[in-house]
Amino acid sequence: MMEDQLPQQRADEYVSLGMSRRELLRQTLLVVVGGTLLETAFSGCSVANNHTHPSSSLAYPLVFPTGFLWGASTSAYQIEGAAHADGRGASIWDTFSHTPGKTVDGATGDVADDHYHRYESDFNLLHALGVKSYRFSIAWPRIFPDGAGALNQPGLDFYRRLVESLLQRGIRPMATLFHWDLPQALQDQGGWENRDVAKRFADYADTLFQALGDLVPAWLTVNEPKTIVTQGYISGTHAPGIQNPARAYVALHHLLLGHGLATQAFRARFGRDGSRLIGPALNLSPVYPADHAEGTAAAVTLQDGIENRLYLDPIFKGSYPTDVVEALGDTWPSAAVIQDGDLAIIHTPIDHLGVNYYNPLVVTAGPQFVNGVYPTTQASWEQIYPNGLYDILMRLTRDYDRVNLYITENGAPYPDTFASQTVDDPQRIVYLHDHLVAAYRAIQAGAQLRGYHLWSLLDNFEWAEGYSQRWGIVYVDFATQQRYPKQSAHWYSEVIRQHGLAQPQG
Ligand code: IFM
Repeated sequence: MMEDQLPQQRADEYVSLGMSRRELLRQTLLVVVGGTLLETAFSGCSVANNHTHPSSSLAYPLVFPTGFLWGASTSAYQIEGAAHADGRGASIWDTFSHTPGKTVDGATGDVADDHYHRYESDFNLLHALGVKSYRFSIAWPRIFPDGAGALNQPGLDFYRRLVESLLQRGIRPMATLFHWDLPQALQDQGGWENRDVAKRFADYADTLFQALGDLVPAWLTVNEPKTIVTQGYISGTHAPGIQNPARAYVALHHLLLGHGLATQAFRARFGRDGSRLIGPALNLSPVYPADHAEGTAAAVTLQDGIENRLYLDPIFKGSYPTDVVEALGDTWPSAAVIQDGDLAIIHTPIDHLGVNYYNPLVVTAGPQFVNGVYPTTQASWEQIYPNGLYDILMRLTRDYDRVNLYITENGAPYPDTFASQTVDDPQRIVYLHDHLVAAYRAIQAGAQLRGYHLWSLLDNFEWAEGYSQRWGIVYVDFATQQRYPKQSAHWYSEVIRQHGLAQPQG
């Protein structure tokens, strides 16, 4: 549970569906999407918003510590395009996006930002903005088109050129090994439900450690396993489009096992001298009580387990949270899946933790979610609460090993309008500013936060939302592939130049 004030809420706005605790848990698990609840149960809540501006008592300018890395984040399938170039195999997202009805307007990543052919000019832009760290992901199907077996050398060469191009510009590469684009050939063998895929992931990872380890200092294993569990396997709104909680938790275990095996391979190759670093990127959400009602505190604790401890505890403590396992009952994998020794592998020490922060959750007894407490962005699941970032960072600092923390994603989509060769996006600037204030406050309070990567550098393929949501600080005209830095890009560039935040105007 996070320390914070209770959101203001009238008692008559709560919803009780009158189900058993177990049924409710299953229901809530079914509607969780990307760590956030759909609005079905709570639409219409008009809750008073207690969002306070956290910067009011701070003395500007807020100068970040020396060495703090200013970054930007992307992922392969969302920007690369070139779906068939140089021997790339198909991924589950090629299959899913080409399946009618799965994405807005039938959008696919076939072309996306055509970054595969434009990375040099994109990195010129990155360099011009002054960005110091670039988080990207490597497409497994470019390296092993069939997931395993024959290596595709042109795919590997592409990423070597890409990394060299970053280094030539003085930008630190941070490579994510898996950002959801599983080779379709492995899905055909059961995907993450197949234990063997965790081993294939470690083989793929080690191929990259060998090929790029001399150039890439910072690595992330798996991105947002929670989103894969909730959207890939429970709601089915993401690839591979499965709707089965029991299968979801088998996939979760194998994702974490893959993370652990890859981390072991990394250690075997590089040791732990601090020159090369590895860890996962987890999307974490603080969970707050909606009220003081009986049962709310327990609901918060359980939801916190589902959102956060289910991913953090096995990695940091070598165990799954017993309250969540108990609540999931038969939905939780058997001992045939979670084998002796697995948790020790998953518990292999990491060097850093990537934190993707987008939203808090507010719950009441039931458990049930309460929406409408905070304003949202164009993504209806994204409740804006910058203090939640502070709370997450402090909670990690308090409850888990003191590894270096990097914000590996944080950002917002707004209906950006292109005019006069640029895009005025004041809401995004406020969003970024307020989250950076929260990050600053956490550093002041002792969090080992070493860098911030906004999501995202470019407008891109937003998964099931296709191109209907623009998350970039750089506007992309998808018809011409022209890039136009938005006002937020200029603002961020100035933040980087000043190594912190100037007093907001107005
Ligand atoms: O675009 C995604 C990204 O791929 C993973 N984290 C959340 C982002 C916004 O939805």
